[in-house]
Amino acid sequence: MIKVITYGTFDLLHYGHINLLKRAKELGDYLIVALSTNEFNLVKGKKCYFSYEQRKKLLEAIRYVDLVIPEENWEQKINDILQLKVDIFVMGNDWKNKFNYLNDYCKVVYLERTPEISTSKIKFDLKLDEK
Ligand code: C2G
Repeated sequence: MIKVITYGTFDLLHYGHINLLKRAKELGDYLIVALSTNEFNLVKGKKCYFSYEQRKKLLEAIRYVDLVIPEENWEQKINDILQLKVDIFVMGNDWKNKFNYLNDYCKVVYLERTPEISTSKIKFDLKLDEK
């Protein structure tokens, strides 16, 4: 069984996230999503609309996702990969080359980001509508 892992905040879940999760799952048989906790999002400088529990529920409802675990810090990836026996690490290519050090532990794949959509764009566009 080929196990794939990816990491992210996945706030205001949108089709760019779904495209990423779909393609990540297509690389293997089992997809793990390490979901940034509310506390880690503060470290990342992100203010989430949905809480960790709400974002976890949304991800668990997606057919491509087999397991959701918490992402609590930048340093846990190697341990996650070893403990969970992960074969492939996947991220959108806005992270290209940032995680190449993980090649010592598993295959590292960067997938094209879906253009035109992002959580911050959604927030920005909604604010515009208010005016
Ligand atoms: N993504 C995408 N296309 C978009 C928006 C996002 O492919 N239009 C991808 C990102 O590249 C990322 C995933 O969806 O792989 C989740 O995006 P975010 O929630 O923004 O994740 P990020 O905050 O970048 O967290 O340790 C890694 C970090 O936790 C990554």
